[in-house]
Amino acid sequence: MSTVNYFKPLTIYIFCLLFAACSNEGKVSEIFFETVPEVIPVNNYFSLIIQLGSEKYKHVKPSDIHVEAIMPSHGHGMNVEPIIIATDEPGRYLAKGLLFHMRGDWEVIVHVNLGKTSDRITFSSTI
Ligand SMILES: [Cu+2]
Repeated sequence: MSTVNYFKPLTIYIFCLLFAACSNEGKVSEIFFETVPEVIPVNNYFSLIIQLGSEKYKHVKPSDIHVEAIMPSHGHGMNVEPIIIATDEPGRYLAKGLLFHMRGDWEVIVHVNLGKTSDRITFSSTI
């Protein structure tokens, strides 16, 4: 069981890198993230560190970022609403208060509102 958990953050990280690598296509633009703790707990709070790595995000405010998580196969989301906090580092934000209240397949979606357009990044996690 612990071996399985050990590899999950690696999977997420690799997924993240893949998304970052796809940024030239324009749909997903240099949004990086990692979970804290690395292994997403069941029925306990965790956070997401979000790094916006492009000039076009320089005017983004915490209120422009929205984070949600859903279980597509169950048709529901989380029972909580994460809050977004700016950090001291430019382009780095903290989404606090995510909670997966059941085991299964989850999808985390980070939306960044840029005014007329918005960017979105999604990653999947099975807990
Ligand atoms: Cu569910």
